[in-house]
Amino acid sequence: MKYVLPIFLFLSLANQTFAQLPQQDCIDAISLCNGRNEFPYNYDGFGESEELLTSPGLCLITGENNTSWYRMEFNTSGQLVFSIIPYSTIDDYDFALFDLTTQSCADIPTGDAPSVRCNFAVTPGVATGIGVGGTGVSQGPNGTDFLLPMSVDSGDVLYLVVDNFTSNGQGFIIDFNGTTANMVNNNSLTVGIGRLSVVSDTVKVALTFNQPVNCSSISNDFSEFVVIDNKGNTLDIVSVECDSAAVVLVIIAIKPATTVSISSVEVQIQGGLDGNTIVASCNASEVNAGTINVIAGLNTIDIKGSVNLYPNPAQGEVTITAPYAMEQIAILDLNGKVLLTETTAATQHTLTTTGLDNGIYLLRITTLKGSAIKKLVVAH
Ligand SMILES: [Ca+2]
Ligand SMILES: [Ca+2]
Ligand SMILES: [Ca+2]
Repeated sequence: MKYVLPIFLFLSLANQTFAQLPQQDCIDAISLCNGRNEFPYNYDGFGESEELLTSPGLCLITGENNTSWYRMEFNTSGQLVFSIIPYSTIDDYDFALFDLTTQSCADIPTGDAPSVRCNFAVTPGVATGIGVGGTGVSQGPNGTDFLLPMSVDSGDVLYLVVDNFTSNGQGFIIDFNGTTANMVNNNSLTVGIGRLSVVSDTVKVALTFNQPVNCSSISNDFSEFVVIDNKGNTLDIVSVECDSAAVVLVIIAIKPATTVSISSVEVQIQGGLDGNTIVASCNASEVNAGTINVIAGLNTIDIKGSVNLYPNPAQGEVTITAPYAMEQIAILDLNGKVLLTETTAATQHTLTTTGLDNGIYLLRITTLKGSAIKKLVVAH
């Protein structure tokens, strides 16, 4: 028996962090349409592949930091402008834009598809993007936050990677206000993957989609979803979280009598009380009915999002914390030259920065289970 709530719950998705989602790689980029696209949650890590790490000439010189990828296809010519607006005052978002009209995601790491716009400006808490009044087509750490707008033609396909240097933020908005070219989205709505988490006595299943979903296409009784555990029991759904803005994530919370033995669930998607399954907000395509198997746990260790520096900017010293024992910490300049190394076996280490000039540096932190590069600002 399914427990039915009398009202639909819109719960906040803010402050949730998700690693290893499909849209963290170019090939599974989310298709966008004109308007305001809200992503009120964090991405952690770089997904399955780190496309930017070896891209020659790219302004994002530290590879991918908590990235997500977006696809834009145009069916009219016009001007493209956008703003990436952080919710948090401490988040530093950067981005790169690639023209893949006649090329593919595989051409990005090799440099065969160089960025057409790229911004690595270090200012936290402010919008970054391309627009009227912007400067240049690529900016490094000390550059301006906005670049020149772009003219696009019908048939053009652009890919945007949004990079979040600080991993402790709350998400962002991609706002196309001012764009005069029309984006077309012919992709059918599909489910990406699910994540299963068991916290206290509540099980949550997070489903991602390949494009923003219309939350009002989820019926008040959540009848689009049937969740069955690995023993064949149908579980009670107590709420479904979806944001009224465009999102690509739906979280189903379940409260079964016992949760300790749940290691996987099967989520069946079907037509709901409203007569449809789940509908995309860009093009009204409807996801096919079907079954998704969701297994607990993550397979890949990516420590980048869980290494923290404070304070940053640093005056006289900076403390680094990592989830695993560290082996070496190196300070590099922005050309990649190693200026200083220290060894430690702890999960926390403090470095003196009084000998460094004011400016931006890279910290390479090597741990027993992986390494990370973080940006450090020194300001005495
Ligand atoms: Ca990636
Ligand atoms: Ca930035
Ligand atoms: Ca529906």
